[in-house]
Amino acid sequence: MRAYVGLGGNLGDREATLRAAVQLLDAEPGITVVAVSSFVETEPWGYADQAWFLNGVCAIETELGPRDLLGRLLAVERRLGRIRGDGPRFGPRNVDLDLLVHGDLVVDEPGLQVPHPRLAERRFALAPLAEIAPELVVPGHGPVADLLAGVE
Ligand code: PH2
Ligand code: MG
Ligand code: MG
Repeated sequence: MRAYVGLGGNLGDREATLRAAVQLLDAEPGITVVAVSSFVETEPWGYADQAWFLNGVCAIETELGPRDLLGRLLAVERRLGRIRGDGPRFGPRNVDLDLLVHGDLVVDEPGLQVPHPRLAERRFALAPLAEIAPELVVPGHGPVADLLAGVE
C-alpha cells in the first residue's frame, strides 16, 4: 500500500535529522521510500513560542498495516533521539514522523487515527504532500489540492 509520512523538526540540525529519518525508514523491513518532497522552513503551528520547523513528506510503499507502521515511525523517532512526554503539546522536537495517509484506510481508534486528524488544517504538511502526490485524494477529506487551497 502507498502511505505518506510527514517529517518535521525544529531542534538541532533539522535537515540532517530529516534526511536520516528518511534513510532509517527506507532501511526498515517492509518499508520502501518511493518519493521525498523538498524540505521547507515553516512557521510554528499550534504553539507559537518556538523556533521555525523544517518540514517535508515522504511517500512509502509498505506491506505493514497502520498500527505496525506507526510503531516503526515511533521506533525511528527514538533512534534519532526523540524524547516524548516532556514539554508542551505542539512544542519543540528534534524529529516528528506522522502517518498522514495510508492507502484508502480510515481508522479512528485510541492511539491511531488515519488520515492524520489535523492534516486538513496544516499547510506545512499539505504543501509537501501536494508536491509529491498532486492527484492524491485524502480519504474522508477530498483532493489534496482542494485541502491546500482551503487552508489559510
Ligand atoms: N508540528 C507540530 C506542532 N507545530 N508546526 C510546524 N510548522 N511544523 C510542524 O511539523 C509542527 C508544528 C506537532 O507535531
Ligand atoms: Mg506532528
Ligand atoms: Mg507525531
